[in-house]
Amino acid sequence: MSEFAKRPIEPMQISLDIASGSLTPSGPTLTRRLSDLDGCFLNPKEFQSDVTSGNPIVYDVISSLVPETARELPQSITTIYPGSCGGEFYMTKGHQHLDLQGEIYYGLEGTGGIILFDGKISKWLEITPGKIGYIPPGWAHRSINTGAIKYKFLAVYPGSAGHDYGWVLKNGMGYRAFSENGKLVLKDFVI
Ligand code: M6P
Ligand code: ZN
Repeated sequence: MSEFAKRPIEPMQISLDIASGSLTPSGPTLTRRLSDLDGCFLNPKEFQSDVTSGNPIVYDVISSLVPETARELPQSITTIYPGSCGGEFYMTKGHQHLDLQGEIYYGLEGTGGIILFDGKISKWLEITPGKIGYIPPGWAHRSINTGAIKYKFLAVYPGSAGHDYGWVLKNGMGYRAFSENGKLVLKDFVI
């Protein structure tokens, strides 16, 4: 303790309810509708049409009370709704860490996965309940719901990692995840 001028957050127990995807106690919830993912999907016409006709929720992220500050390990539960836009499965925005640090995802419900891209190499990790996805430092990551029900996962990441969304806009994401007859088809991401 002596190393800290100010005591970091107290030890705490957090309840995770998988069915509702909630944390207790919890911090803020972020809800992203389709319009918040402008520029993510390949087909701008389909995107605009789906935004105009309902602008559905694509995913939400419930955070724990652990702050995004250095040395802490915040957690969050992400729920991606089932669906697609222009043939592409619903996805998160995707980001690189500003400070290149690793992250762990743990599958809770549904079927999905992570597209990882280090600027040259693309990878896909399928995540189902009980599977851990390890995101090494330097790999941008985007989550995809490839199933017909909600896909939920727990994320644990260094509090100082940050979110660099601009990196993905500039470098792309390696793969795009399409739904063909409900099955996942990965295609190269063309910038
Ligand atoms: C996970 C974590 C969060 C991230 C969220 C949504 O819960 O990686 O840090 O914010 O997924 O992903 P994005 O920020 O790319 O929309
Ligand atoms: Zn991350």
